Amino acid sequence: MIISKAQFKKDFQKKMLSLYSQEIEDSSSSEKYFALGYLVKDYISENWAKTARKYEKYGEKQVYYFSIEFLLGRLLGSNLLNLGIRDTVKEALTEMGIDLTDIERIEVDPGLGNGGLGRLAACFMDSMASSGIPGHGNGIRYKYGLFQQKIVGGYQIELPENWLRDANVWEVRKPDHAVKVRFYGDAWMRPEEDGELTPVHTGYQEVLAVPYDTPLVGYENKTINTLRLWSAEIDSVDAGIPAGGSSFRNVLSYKREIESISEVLYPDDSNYEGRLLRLKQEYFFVSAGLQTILKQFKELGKPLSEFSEKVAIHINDTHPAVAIPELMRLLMDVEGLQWEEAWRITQATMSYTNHTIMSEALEKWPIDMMKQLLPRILLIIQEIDRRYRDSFALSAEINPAVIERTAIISDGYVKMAHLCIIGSHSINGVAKLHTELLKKQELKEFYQLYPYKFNNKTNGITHRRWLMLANPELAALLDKTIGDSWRRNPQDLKLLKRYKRDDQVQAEIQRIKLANKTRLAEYIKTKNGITVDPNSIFDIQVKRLHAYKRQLLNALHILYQYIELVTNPEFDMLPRTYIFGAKAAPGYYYAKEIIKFINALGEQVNNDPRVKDKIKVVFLENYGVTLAEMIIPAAEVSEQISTTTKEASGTSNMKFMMNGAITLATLDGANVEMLEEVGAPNIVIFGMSEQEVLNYYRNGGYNSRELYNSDPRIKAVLDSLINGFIKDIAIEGNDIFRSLIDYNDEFFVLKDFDSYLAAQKRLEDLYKDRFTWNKMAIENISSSGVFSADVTVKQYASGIWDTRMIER
Ligand code: 7GP
Repeated sequence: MIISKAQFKKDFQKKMLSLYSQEIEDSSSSEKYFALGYLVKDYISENWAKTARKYEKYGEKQVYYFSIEFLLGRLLGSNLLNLGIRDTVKEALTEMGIDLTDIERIEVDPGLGNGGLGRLAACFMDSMASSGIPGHGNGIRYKYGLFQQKIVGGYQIELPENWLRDANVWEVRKPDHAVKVRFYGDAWMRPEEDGELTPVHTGYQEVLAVPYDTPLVGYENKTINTLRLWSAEIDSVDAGIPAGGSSFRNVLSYKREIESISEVLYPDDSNYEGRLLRLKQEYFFVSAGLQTILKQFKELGKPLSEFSEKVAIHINDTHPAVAIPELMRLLMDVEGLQWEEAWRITQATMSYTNHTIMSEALEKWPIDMMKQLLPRILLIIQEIDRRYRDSFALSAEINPAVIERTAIISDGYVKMAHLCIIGSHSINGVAKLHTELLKKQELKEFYQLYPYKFNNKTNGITHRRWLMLANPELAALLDKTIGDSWRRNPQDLKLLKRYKRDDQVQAEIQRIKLANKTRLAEYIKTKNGITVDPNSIFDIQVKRLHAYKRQLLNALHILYQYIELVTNPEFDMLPRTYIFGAKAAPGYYYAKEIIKFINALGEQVNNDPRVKDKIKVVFLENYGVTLAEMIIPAAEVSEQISTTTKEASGTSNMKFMMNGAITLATLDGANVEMLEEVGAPNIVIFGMSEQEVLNYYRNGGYNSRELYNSDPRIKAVLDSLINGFIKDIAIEGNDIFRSLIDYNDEFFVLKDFDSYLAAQKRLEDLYKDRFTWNKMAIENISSSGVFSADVTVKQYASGIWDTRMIER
């Protein structure tokens, strides 16, 4: 949109008056944020309505991305950017003596996701709108997002994240579009006189699902899609009164029970109640979403047989898998279709992405739990399973054991990934290696049955948030050097390649990096009270804390350097600042021990005069989207060091690359494709190959104790975990030691130790030659365009969803 500074100022003043009955001069920062936010939402509204009308008029196929997480990050900055008015607004505010970035900082970062999967969903939302794809999100409006992390005495403490305490300016509550979702009761098939069976579901509890819509603003293209998040409420006091009658206390506790469905992201799943609640959440947003989509489809006046020509539904990992039986239910029980027709439509509509091969994340629900909570859905799943098994009856080649292993229901459980694969027309992994592993390992038998369903879609990130917003100086340098076409066509970042030896561009790249490092150093000083030198190498690992991501390998290398510094007079190294950011799942004890270890190590190293400030270790608390926006542009080394085969893709690896960091990586996930794009001289690779890892996992033969006994460096490092050398980790040091030695080092930390050390040394040598380093940084930035999510969502649109892109 186009707006003059004068007009904006007038609008802003008016908004402030109508909201708070006061002048801008008299307003607080938070009032300024809300006034600006609501004003920007007004600006968005017109095209929001128009986009919906346009889709309807042209009968466009709509994509609905079903995800139990959307990790959006703050929206004011990105909405202004995508509307194309951020510069105008910034200047106008500056003229009024107001700093836009100060206002942007007021916004709460809604943490409605855990990590990669939720952030990917958010990047896709931005890229779909920006590419003119009619794509919308469907999820849950959690009252509390991911916990706030505090570090106290080196330990992680979790606090509730009450992000809705003040208003959320972006959402619109739509009570008139509320729908009802049924839980519990009894379901069976009643035989009719004509021999037909009619499904019956009685004694259910009805929950009201109220939608809150958030606009998803496309980049300068007038497209505004919708993220619909559902909130659970009681219908009215007289509906669904609990068994104990309608006393005030009963109604209150009933209300609480219902509202708990949309209360927290990922309820504690260590007990039955928590797991039941999670399943409730899954069905809740899926059923509400599907009912609405079906209603909207019917308004088009088309026959249901054409449903999948107008609607694509994407299942983001298995959490929304009940979408498959739920669509079957709606098509049969409500719309009266026969099984065969409903099944054809369902399969043609649904597609599924797998995000991990970690077996503990493969969802399965006890049959009894499903029977209790979703009796009608269970009947449908049982029928899908029966038909699946029957479909092999006439085929002699299929081994019955294969059928048993791939069936949906077995061993007393409903296997959600199997349901997704059988019930949808497309299954994709999120990086080439990951998809190959699915095909030849985890889902091998399914791949043999349905090779045509499998495909790869390598993840991507929105370069608008991760470059334009997070690193405005670099964005400006790019505009000046190669023009601004990369903003729309990220692959044009390639144009920067020819400047890799250009002194001036090199100097600018280095200056910008230093400025970003300085900003981060100030933040570290304020938050952690640690002084770090912006001229030291900034070496960063930020992601969820998980054993397979191997923050431990990074920490053990630091410990190695520390021991060398204090014991070996010959040892020298370039000054380095190691920065970590990571949340551990509240119940993941081992991950929390690693956090404690990193903090204890930092405490000691940072304060040991013998280190002479060569090493600083910083653990930044509460890592999330907002913090990432400051951290990533300041990175020089990006640690992507997961055990090969374990990281499905990674996406922060791409963000770092785009901001000119050099990646230190195993050949895991999308690192493999980053290597292909940027070329071997511009990335530092180490560690075991895929084959080696798979061989060990399959055939055994790895013995970590042997390494401990034969490599004096490993021995020195591990011993210092348990001999009191590192203070304050008596328990943690011992547990970590035992995980590596007594439990044979499940993630090959010690096996890769030698090669990691060598890689770190190579990296340091490269850094000594600033020309080479800057050249590498430029190569990385210019090769990162294919990792824009714009590229990825277009591949989904043409390869899976079969949707068009609307002309701007
Ligand atoms: C993550 C994967 O660990 C990461 O490698 C990938 O880049 C990201 O998804 C996006 O595809 N997985 C999750 O966040 C997750 O929760 C369990 O997986 C279902």
